[in-house]
Amino acid sequence: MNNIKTLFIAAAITAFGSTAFAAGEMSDAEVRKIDKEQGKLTLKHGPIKNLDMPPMTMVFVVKDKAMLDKVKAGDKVKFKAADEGGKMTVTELEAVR
Ligand SMILES: [Cu+2]
Repeated sequence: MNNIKTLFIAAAITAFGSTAFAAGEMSDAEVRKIDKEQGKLTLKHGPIKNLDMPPMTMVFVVKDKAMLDKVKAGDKVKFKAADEGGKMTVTELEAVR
């Protein structure tokens, strides 16, 4: 019983540790569409480790609309995303030059 508990706790710590580490990584994407008024952008993104998400094209909300001034459709970008109250939100965004 105790051994199982210990194993479970160790697994939980390992899972938490790797999530925390992945949260610091940027993901790759290509900008498909920008909606400045709504503060949204469509990204064709690669795997997002911290969200456990496979590559796909989808719409994100941006944390700050000013982030959209730095990129345009067709740009290759690196970004960080987070699930903020069920909304997939881009928290950091930079064009890859
Ligand atoms: Cu996605």
